[in-house]
Amino acid sequence: MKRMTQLAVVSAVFALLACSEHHDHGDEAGHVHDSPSAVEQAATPSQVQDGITVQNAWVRPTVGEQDATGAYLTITSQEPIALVGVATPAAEIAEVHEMKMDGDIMRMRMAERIEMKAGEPLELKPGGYHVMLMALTSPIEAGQEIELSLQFEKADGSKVEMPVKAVAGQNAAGDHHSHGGGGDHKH
Ligand SMILES: [Cu+2]
Repeated sequence: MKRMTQLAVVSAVFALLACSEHHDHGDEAGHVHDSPSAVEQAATPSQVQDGITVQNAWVRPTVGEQDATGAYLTITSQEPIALVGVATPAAEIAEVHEMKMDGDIMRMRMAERIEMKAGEPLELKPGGYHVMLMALTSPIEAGQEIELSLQFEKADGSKVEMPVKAVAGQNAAGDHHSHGGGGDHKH
């Protein structure tokens, strides 16, 4: 019975995604993304620019007073390119980080430049490379959409900026979290 509910939620989310693809943005002012189904939304559809494709862009919602979180996405470029930075209005500091086990300790450090081979997906995911958002301008609630601007450098040295939307939610299927309908927000 729980599974049925989840299936219903998933199809609702797909309908939502298909819809937002058409309208893009600048849609009706006053429209609030408060539908409970958005909470389960896994990620955004593919976003393409300059031969660069970004898939599954999502951001982890914050909990309590937390003022930092991670954003995750998969980038594929048709030509060799380097990811050299990220910016967002959602946080004062946005960095690309690398997470690595150092013995028993998980350490993060800034990745100033990640070289990408043509056609080879670069996965930014929990436990690996990720976008770190620090000093968030406001808490990030599930279902919320965050704007990221990815900064790349091409082989000829030219710079490319790619705006990407990331949706706050859990990427993993079968998470235990569910909203009891009503869709009331905290504020
Ligand atoms: Cu980090």
